[in-house]
Amino acid sequence: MSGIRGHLPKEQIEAYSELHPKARHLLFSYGTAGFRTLGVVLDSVLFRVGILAALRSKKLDGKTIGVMITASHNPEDDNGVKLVDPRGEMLEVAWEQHASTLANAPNEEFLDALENFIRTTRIDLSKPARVVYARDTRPTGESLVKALEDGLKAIGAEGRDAGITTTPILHYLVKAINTKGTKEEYGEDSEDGYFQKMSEAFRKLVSGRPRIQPLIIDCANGVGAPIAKKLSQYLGETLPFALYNADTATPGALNNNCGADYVKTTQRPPPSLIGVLQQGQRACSLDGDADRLMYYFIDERGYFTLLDGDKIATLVAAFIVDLVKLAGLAESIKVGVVQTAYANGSSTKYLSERLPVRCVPTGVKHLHHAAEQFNVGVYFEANGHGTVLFSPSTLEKLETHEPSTPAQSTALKHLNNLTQLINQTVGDALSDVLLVEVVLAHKAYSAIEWNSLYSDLPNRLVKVHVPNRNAFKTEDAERRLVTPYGLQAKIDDLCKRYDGGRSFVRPSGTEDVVRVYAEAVLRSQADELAYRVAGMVYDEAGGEAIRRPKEFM
Ligand code: 16G
Ligand code: MG
Repeated sequence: MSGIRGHLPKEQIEAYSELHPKARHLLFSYGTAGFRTLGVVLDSVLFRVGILAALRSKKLDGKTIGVMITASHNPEDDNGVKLVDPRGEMLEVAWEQHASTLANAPNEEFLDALENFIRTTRIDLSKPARVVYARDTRPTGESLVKALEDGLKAIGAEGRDAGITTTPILHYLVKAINTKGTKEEYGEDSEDGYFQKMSEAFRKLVSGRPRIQPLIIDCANGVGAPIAKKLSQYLGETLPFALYNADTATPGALNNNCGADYVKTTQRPPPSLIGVLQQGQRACSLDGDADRLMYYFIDERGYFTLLDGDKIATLVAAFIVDLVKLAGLAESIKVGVVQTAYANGSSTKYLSERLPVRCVPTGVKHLHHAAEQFNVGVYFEANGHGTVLFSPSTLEKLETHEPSTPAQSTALKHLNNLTQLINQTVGDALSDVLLVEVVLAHKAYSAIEWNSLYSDLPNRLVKVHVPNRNAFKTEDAERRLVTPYGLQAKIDDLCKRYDGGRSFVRPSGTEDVVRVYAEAVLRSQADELAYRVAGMVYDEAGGEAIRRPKEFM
């Protein structure tokens, strides 16, 4: 085995590999959400991901790598898997291709592909390998965990089963394990450590404030349910939860007519909450792995009103900017916001008038990376995935700054508690719930007041099935099409005809479709613009627009 340092247990890998044959006709791709498809076809992928995660660990000198088995907001039959790097962040982009290559090698070529990969990536096999893994509540999860464990055994890696838990808790665990005993120690490396850390910070942040009314949480019938239940025990009366859609046992219930994605895409409450939601009462939905959050309420006219990722970003960013000023740190700590093209135009306008805002392509890795460039980076996708990052130097400043007045001291304390409350590894619906509730408590805002910070422009999202979505290439953070040539100019012309009209087209990273977004001052105009642009995409690429009403055909 020339060029490889250390020993690869080839026979052992081969023997295990036979238990997890790769079907020839299947093609897998590690995309924005990792590998994601029907759960029943993922067995060979999980086995190989086990080996890949172990190799990633060896490459990083034995640091612990995370593996999360979930398909988030997708239907229950889907499943998926993604890797988590040592600081709790998404897998390094360069390895996404390696993951796809290994997943796609037929069984008889797998060892060769593996050796080739080890050689070109210069992995020292004599290093230790450590992997921590978890899954959501999907029925295919259990057998997929076994396949992953076989991968770990085949290459001789040390595995730690974190059980059934949320994606953000798995990210937390990875960071906690890898920072243990260091200056940046993130917290105790257990679910209990996670709950302790967050609930303590929450208690401190709301102490002395009026009692908080119960919060309705739609758990999407997913893993958020048992985890929210546990968190609730730590919070006690400081924040009572009323949990709905917490049924993880009934087949087919997961994400079905509930959850953050349902609420955002249909712009309706889950049917199960109709009659439960009282006017003005705040409620929220988690997605299937509890990394997305949507708030909402019924307004005084009886209309359903969404408080999405943009509204959360606005609320939180404004709060942090105020605290930084109050702490006397405005000169040295700069707060910025990161959004995607999906951010409502009104939110971007509101935020840009107050602080720096950056737009990046869709996908958490892009937002996370851009947020790291600020001292305090608030990032949220409109779909409700987001968090706040405090740079290492900012954390140090917050810890060591000497306040000169009692008011400064209080603001500083709040900021330090926020760094404990917020899951800085990845978007975390439950940590975000606590964050939102803290801000509402401090501002004495109801959902109605929060919503009134700015008015969303009506918007519409449409998907179009096309023969080849790769024909659609974008630039300027996905806000403009480069190809098909000439289409962008037509979209620009059309947008000019609508008051406040804005539309963009991008290929999906998770589905075989092209997505069209449009917004305008009037609801009817936003809808019309979306369907017209979808029509152009259709004409250009020979596709088929979904939910395309006849009048625009
Ligand atoms: C994935 C991304 C999410 C993004 C969505 C877009 C992560 C962890 N998740 O779920 O951030 O909004 O894909 O999907 O990166 P699309 O490309 O199909 O529109
Ligand atoms: Mg999710």
